[in-house]
Amino acid sequence: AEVAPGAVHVPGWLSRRRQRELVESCRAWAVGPVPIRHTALPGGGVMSVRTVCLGWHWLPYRYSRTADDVNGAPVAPFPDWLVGLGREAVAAAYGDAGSYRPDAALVNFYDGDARMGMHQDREERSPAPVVSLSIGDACLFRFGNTRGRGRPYADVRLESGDLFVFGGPSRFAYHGVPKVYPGTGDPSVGPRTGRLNITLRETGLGG
Ligand code: MD5
Ligand code: FE
Repeated sequence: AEVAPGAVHVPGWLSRRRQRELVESCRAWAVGPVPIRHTALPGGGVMSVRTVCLGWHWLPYRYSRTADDVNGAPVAPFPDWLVGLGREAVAAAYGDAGSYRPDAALVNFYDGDARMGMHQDREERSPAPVVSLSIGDACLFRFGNTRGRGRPYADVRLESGDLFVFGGPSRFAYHGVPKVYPGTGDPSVGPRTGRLNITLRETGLGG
């Protein structure tokens, strides 16, 4: 369903098998060279979500090849199979992957109390879409406008297996996750509790 121009929601896109494989990968990434952590914000706050990155390490508000705010280690590489998954996702949403080649992934883990405030993703230097994959507990996803954090926005429930692609005019819309619904995930997929969101991005940073 096209929620807004360029914003396409594909419910149940990931098979349960693929969801399980991604949960396994996330478990390994979480204990990789840069352990999953709550990102510290410059104002003194700490994000309630825990994040681990591949390809490029995101920190507020730039990308780095090293985890400058954690342990300084080089970030884990972005695997080729994840490029393929991103291309499949864009093709599913838009009919054609075009020249899409993601080079960074942010893996966000939400426990039952975690939230993400309304924000824009502006660190990328590429007009390419962002691919979002949800696994585990369902959440309330708030998809806003490009002018500010307030109304108008569309509230969409994202379930385990859902794909969302944000491109075109939707790429720079404000968005957030005001609520997670604990216990709504599929126990045969995992994670046992909480929600995983994997976003694939083209940073446009090259090299
Ligand atoms: C999440 N993650 O569910 C969301 C899904 C993040 C983040 O917001 O920055 O890690 S990604 C949703 C997204 C990405 C880029 C653009 C837009 C939404 N959008 O225009 O709405 O953890
Ligand atoms: Fe975002």
